[in-house]
Amino acid sequence: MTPAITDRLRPSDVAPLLTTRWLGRHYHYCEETASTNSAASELARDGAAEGTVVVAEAQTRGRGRLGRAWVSPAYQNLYLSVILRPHIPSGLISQVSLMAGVAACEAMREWCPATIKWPNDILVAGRKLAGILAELEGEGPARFVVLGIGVNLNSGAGDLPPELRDKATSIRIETGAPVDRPRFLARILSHLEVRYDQLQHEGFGPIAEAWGAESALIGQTIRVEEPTGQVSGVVIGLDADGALRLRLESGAEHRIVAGDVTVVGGYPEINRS
Ligand code: BT5
Repeated sequence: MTPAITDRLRPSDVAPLLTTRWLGRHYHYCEETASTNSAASELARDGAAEGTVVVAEAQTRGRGRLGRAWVSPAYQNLYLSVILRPHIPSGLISQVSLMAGVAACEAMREWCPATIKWPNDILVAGRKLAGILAELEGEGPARFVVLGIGVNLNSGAGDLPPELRDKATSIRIETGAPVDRPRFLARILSHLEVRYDQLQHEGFGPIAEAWGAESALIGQTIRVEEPTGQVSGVVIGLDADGALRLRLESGAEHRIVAGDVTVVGGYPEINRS
């Protein structure tokens, strides 16, 4: 049984810890909402500023990609959405979710040895610690991205549904110590601000490089279930649109734009020391 966690993510808990210039300076807090991405999307349609953040203690309909659900128990974890208005062509918008994966992984590594799984899961020892859902809406000057991040911080193994127990983990499960959630939120916002500013000002190059280092995937042989069948090859990097570049056995290069990745011989773990 997980001992009760009593911290909260109210504005008064978080504001003293924020080190960002613009990200999270408009902060919306809810005890419970259907999905912080839906709440942020409504705010963005009403003109909310870039950098506006929505945080909930619990979600009743937290969502992942492709209609999947995100399990969101109350007061244990982080359910965060950020409104962004990037100067990036719509065809390259997956750069924003890859940037978020890099920033989120950097924040998590302050607590435990996390890696990125393409396109945007954060894993520890092969189990999922966090997921990212970037949703693009609107057109022209009204266009915006809602970047949703769910991170398991203090859930215990018994707090997750049985079907996730072998696939999911939390920082608390990994380290045995409770996470100070307001402090974690301040750190992830700080990493996100730095990486997003970098993406806007320097382009995708430095993000792709950091992604390569944090994913521990470059040079690994992977197998991918693509909609059209299975391919396997060695990972050589990321393309500008976020596609994963593989070198096939034939020597040809192949781009993966969607699919489920398995590392042949097991997912690499980074050094735990
Ligand atoms: C994701 O989707 O990983 C993106 C999750 C984004 C969640 C955040 S929370 C704040 C914001 N508001 C929202 O409504 N969403 C965002 P996907 O790659 O489709 O992964 C979903 C799959 O992950 C599920 O089908 C489960 O297998 C697994 N899963 C669900 N809840 C989980 C959890 N709490 N921890 C680990 N794995 C989970």
